[in-house]
Amino acid sequence: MRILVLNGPNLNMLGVREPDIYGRHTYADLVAFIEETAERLGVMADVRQSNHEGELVEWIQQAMGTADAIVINPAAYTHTSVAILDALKAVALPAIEVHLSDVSAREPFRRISYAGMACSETYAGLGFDGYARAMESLVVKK
Ligand code: CA2
Repeated sequence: MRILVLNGPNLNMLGVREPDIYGRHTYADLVAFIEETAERLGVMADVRQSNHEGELVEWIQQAMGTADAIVINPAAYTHTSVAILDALKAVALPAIEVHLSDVSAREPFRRISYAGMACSETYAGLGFDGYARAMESLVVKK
């Protein structure tokens, strides 16, 4: 099973600022965690991060035929991007949304998730574990 794991804008700043919200681990730590999880589950993970909405849309489109499922943390684009929602709907692959923080307990604008409308599940507020939970769920459903 091939899982495309997409991370949106500013997640490359993990561990650099706002440790009270996002923790002290770096983006490199997150990639290592996802790769270890993939190995444990016996799947392949292609982990990517972009600060550009269009690049994320292109990667979602390219997933058609190259990936079996998508795990996505669209970061701030979660709350703004109909383009990412449309791309997820267009490829119609199993998709799960992840957020490091508990978006429901933060500013009201973070309660809206466009991408989440094309995802079967959301894991939020679990830190890195949310990615593992999402990958485990996709493997069970496969
Ligand atoms: O909790 C999450 O994973 C978010 O997707 C993170 C986004 C935020 O806009 C979403 O509402 C929730 C922000 C990612 C920025 O990450 C940073 C990490 C360290 C320092 C600064 C930003």
